[in-house]
Amino acid sequence: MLKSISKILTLGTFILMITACEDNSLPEVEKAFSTEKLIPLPADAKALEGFAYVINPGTTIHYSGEGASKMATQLQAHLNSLTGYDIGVAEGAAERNSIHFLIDETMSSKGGEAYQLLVKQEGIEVKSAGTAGLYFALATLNQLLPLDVDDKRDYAQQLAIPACEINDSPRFAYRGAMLDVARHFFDMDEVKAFIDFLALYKMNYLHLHLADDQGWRIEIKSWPKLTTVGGQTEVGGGKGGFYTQEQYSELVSYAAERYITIVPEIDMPGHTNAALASYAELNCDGKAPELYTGTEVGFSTFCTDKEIVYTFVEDVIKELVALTPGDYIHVGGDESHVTAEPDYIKFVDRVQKIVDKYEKTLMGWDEVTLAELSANAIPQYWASAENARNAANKNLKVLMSPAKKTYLDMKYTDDTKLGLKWAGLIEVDTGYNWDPAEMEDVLTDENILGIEAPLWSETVTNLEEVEFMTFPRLPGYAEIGWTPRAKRNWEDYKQRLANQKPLFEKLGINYYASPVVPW
Ligand code: TNX
Repeated sequence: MLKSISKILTLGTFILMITACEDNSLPEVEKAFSTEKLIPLPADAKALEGFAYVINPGTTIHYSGEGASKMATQLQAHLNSLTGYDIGVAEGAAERNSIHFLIDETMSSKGGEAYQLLVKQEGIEVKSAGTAGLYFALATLNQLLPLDVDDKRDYAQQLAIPACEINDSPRFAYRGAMLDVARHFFDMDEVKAFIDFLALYKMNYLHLHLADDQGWRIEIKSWPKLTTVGGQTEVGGGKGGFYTQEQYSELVSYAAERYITIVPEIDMPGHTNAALASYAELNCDGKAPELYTGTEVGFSTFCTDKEIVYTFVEDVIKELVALTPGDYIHVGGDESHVTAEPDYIKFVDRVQKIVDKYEKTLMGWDEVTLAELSANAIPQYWASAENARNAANKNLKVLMSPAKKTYLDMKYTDDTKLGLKWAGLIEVDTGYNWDPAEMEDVLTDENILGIEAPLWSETVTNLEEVEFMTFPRLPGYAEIGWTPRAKRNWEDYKQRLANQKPLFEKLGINYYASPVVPW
């Protein structure tokens, strides 16, 4: 309280100072433009001649075009809490001293995620053909603003945004992370916190691994025992949990407000012990196994010969589709070691037809390339060169999650406590220093949809542990997905990553203070 009173007093002095310039002139502050606080690095960013724009008590925020008011009011709230000013929002353009969010149809050839940010002494213009682009521009603007203003220092300098022009758009359409809520369950607030992390770095997909051997986490009304039985435990024997459909929809909306699409995954025909334990009829021997709380993989399978299995799968997909505004339904398909290969192929072919019937796009781990697949299906590459070749031969676009580079559950070093290491150790530089188009000869920018970093949760039990495995690797995956290959290099990135430390601390993120980053 005292702090904010003194902030207001100091600001009062600043207001006097500014209004003292009777001729309505704007502050003349020189400040060099730098990309040092930006992750992901924009495709194109350059300094302009002239003074910086200084957020001041006379600043107004304007918007033009459908949907632009949302970004204006978000920035308003942020700036007012940062400065203690009373900055207003209005529709339409302003002549000067304003920040203007504008939907500009002429930019539509660049796609709805592209934006331009133009900063001059007179004000800031933010343009995009779509509201997603305006949202990403706002993320950039937030990174250019201070995290806090210090009342002992020159306000004008602190609140100055250097004159610059940023023309930015993502390299890949899909930039995401996965959270495994099946091995350990994460509650609503934990998932929302994870969504907030993605939003900081312009990521646009969250893949939720909703069912595995250890737990079924999404209410399916036509098969209620999936959650009343299958949702009741987790790795290590804890109490597990699940999302009601209402809660799940709340997550979908929470993500959508941040321009993030949730991709729901039901892993099958393997990784299905929780479902098999809930409904005996899904098993070939008609007997329900015990619930499972260990960490083995590859021991369970649906009975691919039984019609009831396909009725079940269709019921589940139908309910999931009703909860899913996004295009993708992920059907897993990995490590089905106890499903005979012809049975596996037959199963995936039928599941593909069901996904097609509900007009969604099938996503699956790279093993699904053994099956027929529709032309729009997306295999998610995690390890197999052969499956990458299958995908290329079928002309499919691939989502890149190479385990040895992107798995957030891999340990950083032998000494870090959490995590596994079957795919190798992933220090922060290892996670950054590679490129999706250089993993497999057959996969190039043309057949890569994007990148996703999966966090499997065998060893991860709560948000603090999620944070430790996710930070500081996540911003690197966001940059790989967004920034042109030619602009990226570790030496420059590691400094920008180190500059995120005050943000991590402000947000209270339990990050791994890697020795390879110059914090
Ligand atoms: C492999 S990668 C899995 C998961 C495990 C993970 C642990 C993939 C498609 N399947 O079932 O959780 O390794 O790192």
